Amino acid sequence: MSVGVSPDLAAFLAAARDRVETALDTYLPRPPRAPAVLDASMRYSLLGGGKRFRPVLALAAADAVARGDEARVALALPAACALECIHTYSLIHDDLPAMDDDTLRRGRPTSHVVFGEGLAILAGDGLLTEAFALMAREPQGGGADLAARKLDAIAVLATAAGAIGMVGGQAIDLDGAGQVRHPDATAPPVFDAAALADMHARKTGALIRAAAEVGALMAGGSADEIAAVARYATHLGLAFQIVDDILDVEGEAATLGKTAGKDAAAHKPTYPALFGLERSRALAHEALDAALAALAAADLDRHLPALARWVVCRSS
Ligand code: GRG
Repeated sequence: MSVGVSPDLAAFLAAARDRVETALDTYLPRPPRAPAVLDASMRYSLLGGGKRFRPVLALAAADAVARGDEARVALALPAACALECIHTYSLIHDDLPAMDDDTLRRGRPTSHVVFGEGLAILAGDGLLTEAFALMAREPQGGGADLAARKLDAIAVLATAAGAIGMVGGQAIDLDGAGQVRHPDATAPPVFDAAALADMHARKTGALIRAAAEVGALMAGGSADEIAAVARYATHLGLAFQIVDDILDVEGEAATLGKTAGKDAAAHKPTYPALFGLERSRALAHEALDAALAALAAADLDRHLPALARWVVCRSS
């Protein structure tokens, strides 16, 4: 299912993506500071397409709390780029033979197919580490208040990306797929609806929530505004994941830019597998409604409501 994007959202998406593409290219260290071979592998994955959903969400959250004040929105750009670095690292590592073993990502051969497994691992490691170097370094100046916001944003992102967030969710996923050795002979987990929701809240949801949070935080949002965009993004993250599962069933590789039908082939627990397609679509819309309600309660809008509708109706 695809949907017409409103001209307003389309303009915002295009400008935000442009801004992120340019900034990513600028922020990444170039040879000879980084070895050319590592630089090539990091840039291949980072600058090789993708919706840029997480950085766009961070900028949209910044724009919402700053009510369009461009100088405040610009403070969120380094964190937005750091999010994309972390997201890209997770995709590179997820595609490795030891994990999901995939050969197609963003419409191109995966990193390990192009550069070999060792360098793909290092490209991911490099992007993860650069993300935090970037957030510590930029934006420069600004005094103690901005320094405190940077530290808070680093803590939010590190927590979301780490053991209790994305990495933890990936470990649960691997375990559920029977890809973990249990030296103590414990049994792998059984996935019911609650376990599925917990895995996704960590694996995909945590970074999406962090994107909105760090965007609002860096743009100087109040504690209430940051909490409201975090609630919005928690529901949005769930909607994003349900739609991702639906697209894996209904989508085509040419549109998705990645292999379709992998979840079913691997007998993975997914929303369509547990609830069927129709109920899954209804659940995605329920999550959308909850996301919109969280915004309305805090009197926040600008591009955030349209962005949420686009996530639920996207086709890639
Ligand atoms: C390896 C630590 C580690 C984590 C991997 C994010 C993730 C965890 C795995 C990706 C596998 C996957 C398909 C997850 C479901 C949702 C998701 C994150 C899809 C990919 O994100 P998009 O659609 O991709 O934003 P683009 O390419 O547009 O950036």
